[in-house]
Amino acid sequence: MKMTFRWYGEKDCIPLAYIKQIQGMSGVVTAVYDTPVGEVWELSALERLKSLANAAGLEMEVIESVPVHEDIKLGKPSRVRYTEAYKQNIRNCAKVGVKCICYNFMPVFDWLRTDLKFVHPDGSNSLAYDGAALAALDPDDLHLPGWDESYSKDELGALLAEYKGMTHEQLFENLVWFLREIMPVCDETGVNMAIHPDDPPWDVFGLPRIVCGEADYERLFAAVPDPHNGITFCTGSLGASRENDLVALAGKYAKRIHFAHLRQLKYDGDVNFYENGHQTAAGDVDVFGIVRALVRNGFEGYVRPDHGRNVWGEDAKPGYGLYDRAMGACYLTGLFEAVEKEEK
Ligand code: CS2
Ligand code: MN
Repeated sequence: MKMTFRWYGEKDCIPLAYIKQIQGMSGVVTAVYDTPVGEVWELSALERLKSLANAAGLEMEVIESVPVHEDIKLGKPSRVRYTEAYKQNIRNCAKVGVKCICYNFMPVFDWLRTDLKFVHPDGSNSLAYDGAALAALDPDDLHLPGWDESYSKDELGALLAEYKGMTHEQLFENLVWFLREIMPVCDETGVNMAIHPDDPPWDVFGLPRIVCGEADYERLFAAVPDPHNGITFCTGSLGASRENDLVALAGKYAKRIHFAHLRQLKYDGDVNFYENGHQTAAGDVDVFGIVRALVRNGFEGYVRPDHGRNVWGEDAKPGYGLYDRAMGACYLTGLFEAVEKEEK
């Protein structure tokens, strides 16, 4: 296991030196943020990120994310061109020592929440999801917390229209087509692909979602068995569905899990939940059980604390403050140490 920390590049208000001061931290997880989706990242941009990380004593072996262009998800003819660019991105990442690329295949929206500052009784705050609040939104004039800058009203309307009628099977076929294209490049470079589950793991606004739990993983690995086709095991995403037994999934897929996002959430009604600090007792995700299942089943991937709360008056990017993720990283490192020593 290697413990890592997400770093949003030079615009991140958290200095690399602070990340390095978190004991046990091996490296950062980052990306090139200023290149439009679907284009090739400049090798020099990757080299710069790597040299900044290395100068701070940190590695840069994981990229999150190399985003997948919507035309690939839609299966349009232009997917060929965008996939060629994606292959070049994999090669460029490999050139600077990247071993794992996290990505997702969610149409239009990545994560979805209805509240970015849900206040807890102790005064901290976190992201939260309320199904009724989501259902009450006007589908023709969507404003979602965290997404308003990503699309104009017209762009969003046009994109949603393109997905009209798309079935789960079609979206899945488009994912398989994409993976079969890029797997030879992964074999050649040794880069592991790690698909992030859908967050939350169910359809939203009529858009199909196809990475929600065990049945989806079984279908995916049957179609593309290459070991470079792997998982980002995000406990907060998978854990939002009560149908997912995360301890069982962690054990079953330990060797397919190239990257683990470990975090906590607490159910608050049927499909409602809020996020919380990483400790096992703080929510409904059995963080300890998951770590034990990973270790016992030969997990050798990267780990990062995922969303934390805003605590101690910090007012950071929702989910990505320094303090609570640093506490989470230390807690997780402690769990791994304890389980690994017990297992020896
Ligand atoms: C992350 C995702 O912050 C988050 O919610 O877990 O945005 C993740 O980076 C992407 O889904 C990966 O492609
Ligand atoms: Mn995640």
